[in-house]
Amino acid sequence: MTEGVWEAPGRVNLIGEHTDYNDGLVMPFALSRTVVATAARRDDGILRLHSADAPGGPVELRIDALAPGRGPRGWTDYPAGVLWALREAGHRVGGADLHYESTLPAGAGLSSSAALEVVTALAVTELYGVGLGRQEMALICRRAENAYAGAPTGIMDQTASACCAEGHALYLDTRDLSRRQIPFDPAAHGLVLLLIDTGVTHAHSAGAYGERRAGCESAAAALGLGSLREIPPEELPGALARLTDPVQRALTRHVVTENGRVERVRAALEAGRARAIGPLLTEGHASLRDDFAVSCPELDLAVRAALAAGALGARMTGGGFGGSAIALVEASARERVAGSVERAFAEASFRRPEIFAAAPAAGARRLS
Ligand code: GAF
Repeated sequence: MTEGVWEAPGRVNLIGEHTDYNDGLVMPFALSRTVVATAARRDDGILRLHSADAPGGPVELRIDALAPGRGPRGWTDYPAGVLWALREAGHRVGGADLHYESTLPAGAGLSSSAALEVVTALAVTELYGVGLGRQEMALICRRAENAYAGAPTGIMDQTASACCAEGHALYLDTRDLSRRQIPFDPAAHGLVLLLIDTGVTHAHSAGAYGERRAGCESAAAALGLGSLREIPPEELPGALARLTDPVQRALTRHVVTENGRVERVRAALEAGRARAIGPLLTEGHASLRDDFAVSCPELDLAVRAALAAGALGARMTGGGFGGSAIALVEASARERVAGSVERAFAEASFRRPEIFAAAPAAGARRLS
């Protein structure tokens, strides 16, 4: 029996990378690619999870036995973690049947895990009549991801999936969780935002992401600060002069300059100057590649080839180590840029990338 159908989108981060666990600024937008959940309550305390994309049949878990590290490791950790985190927070949710179908590639840096968490939280809270605000829901989902699935991520992806609005990017200050919808409609400016999925999969729980996070925390501690957000862009030279470790210096430079880029992108978009964000995207890529060291040859090539073919700006998006890049292009240059990236990948003997236009779509919602 089905009681309802819900969907939650993946996200593209326009700018503000690796800042969300440094109390920093981010600006993602939602994709029209989503995870859809068909759901119904159960009265036997069982959580029954089934994904059209996962091999094997449904997985059944007792909700009162859910505990971090105890379940079968894999995709079911995300929805099971949401049930666990909701119950831990005192919300009265019980068993459920959840069937998922997704148009989001996993491991492409487009937040398929956050979409899976958010659609689960939305479906289960609505089924059980639990009133939960969208930001609170995103926090529950992050707890599922951090504590249950074991990935030490920030709050950006869950907030994007839960709170984005069509035609807008979401400006989020992760220090106080204040947020603002910023109009962003590339088509209205004669532009296209191309998404280039390199097909190289990444895994956040694998060490590199956690190492960057720990490196940022140790840099802040070395400076006697609670987080790198406390360094305003104009105080960066002074902070760098006080750090002796070259890795800490590079991580700090990225985070502080990236927060500055988010502000500049926001200001340009609010002034209706969409083309002006191009160079800021490209600057952000250089900083992630050279200072934060989270790019990879495929992402660098996607950016280089897009720029060489006339893109206004391009950068990797998401956590890095694979996944996707974005390129802002004149609508008239779309085929030329996409073709040039495909040719460059073929010449380098990289897997053929999947390239499509991404327009800011709606956040999570009930479909029926
Ligand atoms: C991943 C994480 F899940 C986010 O929290 C964020 O840190 C991002 O990488 C990098 O900006 O998507």
